[in-house]
Formats: sequence, structure tokens, C-alpha cells
Amino acid sequence: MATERTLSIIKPDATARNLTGQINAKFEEAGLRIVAQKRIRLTKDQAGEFYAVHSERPFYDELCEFMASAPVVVQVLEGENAIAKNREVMGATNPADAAPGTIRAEFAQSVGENSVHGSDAPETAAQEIAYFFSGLELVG
Ligand code: 3AN
Repeated sequence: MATERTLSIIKPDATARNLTGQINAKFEEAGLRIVAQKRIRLTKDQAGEFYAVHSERPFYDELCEFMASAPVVVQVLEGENAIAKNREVMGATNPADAAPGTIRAEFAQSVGENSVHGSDAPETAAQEIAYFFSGLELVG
């Protein structure tokens, strides 16, 4: 198994409800290490650039508004198979389909306001980490 890094975002619905610590406890319990982290407020344009891959989807504008509606915590998680493990701990996109014990099953409010983002592949993980962090900010 390979040690990987992946981008995680704690979304506005979760920061607004003060759930940052409870969410990060689940990542740490799963063996993921937080090797970079900051709390920022995205502009709608920055959210749009980050989610550019979804620009043709009907929910794109709503998604960008939501991501700019309150602070987010952007962070890099490191560990064995971190990309897949992060997504396992997050649970399915729609909280109604998320397995019991996952972050989205416990905390997400809807398919849009679903508390966390996680990179879906090694290439996107590298791009998404570089969008928010310089190499100097990744401290394993
Ligand atoms: P995931 O975050 O599980 O990888 P994606 O990449 O399909 O899911 O979607 C990116 C984000 O877009 C989701 N986390 C969610 O916030 C939003 N989203 C996805 N599908 C919908 C939808 N049907 N309605 C509103 N927002 C959605």
C-alpha cells in the first residue's frame, strides 16, 4: 500500500455548526494525519475555479454560492491509501445513501450541504492540494 496525500475541505454547513473537531476526530481515528490546515473564507469566484469541473452541472451556481457562504477548513490528509480512505470516512455524496458512522451520515444536511469534500483520484488530489497550499506548508 502506498502513502498518499489528499485534499479535504470541511464545508460551510459544518463550520457554521461548529463541527470541525468532531469531523477531524473521525479522520484521525481512521489513521489519517492532518499535515496542513487553514481556515479561510472563499469568494464565489474562487469556489467556482475550484469546482470548475462541475461548471456544466445544474447545481454549479448553488454549489459556488454555498461554498462562499461561510468559512471552510482546507486541509491535507496523509496516510496509507489516503484518497480512498478519506472518501470511505466521508461516506456517499447523498447523506441518505451514506453508511452508518460516516461523516455524511452523521452530519450532512443534504446532497449539496454535505459537510466535507475529498479528492477523488491521485491527479485531482495533487491539483487540489496545489490550489490551496505550497510545498512549504505541508508538514508531515
Ligand atoms: P463528491 O463530493 O462526493 O465527490 P461530486 O464530486 O459528485 O461528489 O459533487 C461535488 C459536490 O457537488 C458535492 N460534494 C455536493 O456538494 C455538490 N453536489 C453534487 N450533486 C449535487 C446535487 N444533485 N445537488 C446539489 N449539489 C450537488
